[in-house]
Amino acid sequence: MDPSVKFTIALAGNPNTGKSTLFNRMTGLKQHTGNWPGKTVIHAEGYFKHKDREYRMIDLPGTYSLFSNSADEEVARNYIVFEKPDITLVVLDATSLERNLNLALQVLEMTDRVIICLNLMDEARKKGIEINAEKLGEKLGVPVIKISARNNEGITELLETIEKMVLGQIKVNPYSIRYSPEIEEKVKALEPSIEELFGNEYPTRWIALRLLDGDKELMNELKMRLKTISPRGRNQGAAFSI
Ligand SMILES: Nc1nc2c(ncn2[C@@H]2O[C@H](COP(=O)(O)OP(=O)(O)O)[C@@H](O)[C@H]2O)c(=O)[nH]1
Ligand SMILES: [Mg+2]
Repeated sequence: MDPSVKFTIALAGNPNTGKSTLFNRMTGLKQHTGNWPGKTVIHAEGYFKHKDREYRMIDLPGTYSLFSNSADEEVARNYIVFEKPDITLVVLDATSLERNLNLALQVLEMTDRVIICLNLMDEARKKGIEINAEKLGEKLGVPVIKISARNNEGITELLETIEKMVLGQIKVNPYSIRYSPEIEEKVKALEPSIEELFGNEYPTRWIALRLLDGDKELMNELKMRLKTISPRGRNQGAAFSI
């Protein structure tokens, strides 16, 4: 990888929300595609420059959720959790926000470095849909930006927000879903053991929730990571075995 590239941005979202359109607009011809290692899932990666900073952009597979339902979902969620991009841009279809927000909430459980793009704003306007992006941003605790990737609308604001976020100039406070008291109790009980194993390497609460889900794929992934992670975050005899 080019050493001048300092920041990585991943694009996540449901299929057909305009991720690839945004990706192409931002990276132009500076991109290449292939497969994710060991998977038949398409991997697209590109580069762009903004104010002398070089960014790498990854177009993740479009998914409706980020569990372990398919290879696409695994690729997307493993990238966000384990590769830890500097920013995850969640691209939502502004014309069906209610359905799309589901994925945004899942991403907010995985990372706090999130910018939400409400794409297809031109379509939303045609349908008479009004969205208060500022208020939504306050509720979700991360920036929300209205764009139309196809019409090059909102891209300047998006670039400015990306820059501010990588420079640490944006305070985030991601919305965290609270589950039933029974689940929350179990999460609390699991968290210390997860921290003992992984330190602050990965999102502890999210891992606890997935373990309670019985997510076997994730458990396998964690076992593999445990072998390679530095022993700093680990103690012998953790009261938790996977
Ligand atoms: N009207 C409108 N259409 C868009 C916009 N962005 C993308 N599209 C269209 O939405 C469809 C899906 O876009 P694509 O980038 O392939 O979505 P992806 O599946 O998320 O990668 C394509 O027909 C695009 O031309 C937009 O801002 N406005
Ligand atoms: Mg696409």
